[in-house]
Amino acid sequence: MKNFIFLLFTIFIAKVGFSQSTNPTDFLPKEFHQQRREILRSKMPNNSVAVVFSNTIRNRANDVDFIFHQDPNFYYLTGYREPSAVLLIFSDEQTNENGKSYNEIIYVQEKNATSEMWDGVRLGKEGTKSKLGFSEVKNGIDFIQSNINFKQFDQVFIDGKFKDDYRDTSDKASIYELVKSFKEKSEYNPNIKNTIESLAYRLISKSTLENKDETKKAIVELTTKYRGLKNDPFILDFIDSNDFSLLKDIQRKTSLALQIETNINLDFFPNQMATLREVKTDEEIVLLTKAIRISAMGQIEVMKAMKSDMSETELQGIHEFVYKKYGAEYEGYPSIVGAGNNGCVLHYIENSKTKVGNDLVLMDLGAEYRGYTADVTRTIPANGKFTPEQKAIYDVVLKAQEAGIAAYTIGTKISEPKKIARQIINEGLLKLGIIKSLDEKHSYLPHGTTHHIGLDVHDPGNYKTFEKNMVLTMEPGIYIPNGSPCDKKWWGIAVRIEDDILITENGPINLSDEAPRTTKAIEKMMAKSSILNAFILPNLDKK
Ligand SMILES: [Mn+2]
Repeated sequence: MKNFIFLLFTIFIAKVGFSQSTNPTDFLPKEFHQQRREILRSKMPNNSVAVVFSNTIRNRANDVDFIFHQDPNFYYLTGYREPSAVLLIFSDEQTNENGKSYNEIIYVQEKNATSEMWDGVRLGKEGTKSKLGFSEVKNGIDFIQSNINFKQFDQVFIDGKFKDDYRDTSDKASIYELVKSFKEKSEYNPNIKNTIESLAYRLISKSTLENKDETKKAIVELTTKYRGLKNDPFILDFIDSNDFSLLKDIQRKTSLALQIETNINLDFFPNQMATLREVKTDEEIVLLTKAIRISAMGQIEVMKAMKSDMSETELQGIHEFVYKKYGAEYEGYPSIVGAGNNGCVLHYIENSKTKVGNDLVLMDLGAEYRGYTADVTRTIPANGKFTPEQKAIYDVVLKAQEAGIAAYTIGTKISEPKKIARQIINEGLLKLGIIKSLDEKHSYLPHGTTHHIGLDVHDPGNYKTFEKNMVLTMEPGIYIPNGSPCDKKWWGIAVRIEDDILITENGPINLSDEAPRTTKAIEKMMAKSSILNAFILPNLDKK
């Protein structure tokens, strides 16, 4: 009997033990992150260091914060998923206080029983060593107290400018304190410029009142490469300056700004990360494919479940329920579910319409699985049947998308599919009488069609030519808001079709094609019955 009880007890412990250890096991392996750091180091010139900060916690309201999300570059290089950490990668071997040599060090959140009781377990130094494969690990406070001399390096690489939204907390090694300490140690000057800013400033210093318009044009062109330029105070002043003395004053300031001497470089790190991250490894493709297929399953379930009396929020909830059911942690970006004219708002995230009625519903959502996010859009008729007008617009977008996808081949310019799609959309709009000529300027397709996806929904890349193992979206659309200069029957129709395409030696592979794309296949799927039809909750408004 004693033995039997012992046996039962052992089974009980084993079961409890088992259920406690069933955390996801398919995160990227530590070898992935180690190898990524090796490649970055191999690109760094002698006597340089890259300094990479984790993301910060952002406040939602009062004492509630937004859910923490790691900075994608930091995650890519470390696998560390906590705030308040900093990574240093050295081009050359360094020697620690015990005479041991190392070429990278990570400073992490210190273990703290009280904090961990409230906010969850921290990896700490030992966990970071064993789970993430770092050999040189210290606590954040050690970075602050260290006397690392950043001036000794020929170059210090950081990830662009600091955003100044790091929260100052009571934690002595919060990311706010880490960044502050780095700024002091490195004599960081907030006015240092990246290459594009320097270029814009040089244009300004050479500008005259006569050729100001040309300079302005060139600067606007540069803002497409670096958005920060749009808010640069000197550039704003330059655009407003219309007399000689004002212009001279700005030119004096910009020349001064160009003269700052620093060993801090804002370009190298983001450029290298774009080059690394734009081509996916096999492990990354596995996770991305999973995120994409989960998102396609969400679209399928919503197609089956959608009814005219459903709200946009409810439809969003069905997508997101499917994501969670498959174990996806988050959505990769705020979900967009827009019925009718709401679909014309490109980043419509209110999802507040209480009944989708008989409109087309545009649904742009992506599951985030182990950090990797999909980006899939389907546009479907709420009542299950496309009207002739809806179908006419839909088929133009689909034709544009298919022709665009066919160009996702190794060596083709990444800008090419957009040109192909735009041409087909213009021809389609002309044929339907929505525009009057092929070269008519219109805003029925106001966005690009192609971006990388990965740890970011808009993943960094160089955007030159398609290469093997890149994963990019193809997402043409037509948006005809109410009041547009065309026949009223088109008003309020918005269609976007977005798929995620893997570039291979054998041509493009559409990773999201499980979600129906043709009007026929969508109508067929929508005619299927949904298990959610039986999910009826009590009416809370009834007394
Ligand atoms: Mn997209």
